Amino acid sequence: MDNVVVYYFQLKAMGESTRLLLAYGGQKFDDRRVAKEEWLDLKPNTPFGQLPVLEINGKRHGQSIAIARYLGRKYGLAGDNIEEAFEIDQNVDFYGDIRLKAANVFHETDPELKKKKHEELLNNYYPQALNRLHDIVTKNNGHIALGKLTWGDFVIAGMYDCFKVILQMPDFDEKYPNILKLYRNVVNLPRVKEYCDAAPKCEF
Ligand SMILES: N[C@@H](CCC(=O)N[C@@H](CS)C(=O)NCC(=O)O)C(=O)O
Repeated sequence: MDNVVVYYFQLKAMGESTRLLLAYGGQKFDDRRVAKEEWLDLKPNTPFGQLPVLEINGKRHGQSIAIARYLGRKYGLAGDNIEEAFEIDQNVDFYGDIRLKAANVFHETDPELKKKKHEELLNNYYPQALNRLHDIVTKNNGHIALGKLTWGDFVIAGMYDCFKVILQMPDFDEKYPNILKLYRNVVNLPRVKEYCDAAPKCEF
């Protein structure tokens, strides 16, 4: 069996999809939770100066979505043809657009500007975008694409708690119940649940 190491911080956020997919695939891995003090030394030894990094038999790979797509292909979660693969990519990219806008506001350091930018998204972007995302998941039976489990679901489930935090939307679960359902479906898959129950706890 491959020797696999996942490097990420003590967070779920962008690294969790890698962990959940490996758990789904039954792949044992060393779950390295990188502390701030270690990060400066590790950073220059990663492909893009960022985490998550998936190391397979000594070779390091970066970019969470590329990793999820790769593991999805490996574990039969990437569609049956290029059209199906395209639908997963398209819907995950749409989700990524929302995540990126929310993250940009969340990381704004000027409190006044942060408030202004958040209100702008609340008024003019989130309702349409999140309703569209919810409609996609509803139409796909609680999945992000193809009406069945794909690697895209792991991206959304892995980011779920973090997504709510960066959106600054504590009532997200009630507003978008089918996205919550998607999250629950993934984390309750038997091997994934086993991993989650044993993993170090973190808020998001
Ligand atoms: N596009 C990259 C973004 C990864 C990313 O933003 N990683 C952050 C943590 S979530 C990071 O490594 N931050 C530390 C740094 O940039 O020094 C991916 O999807 O993997």
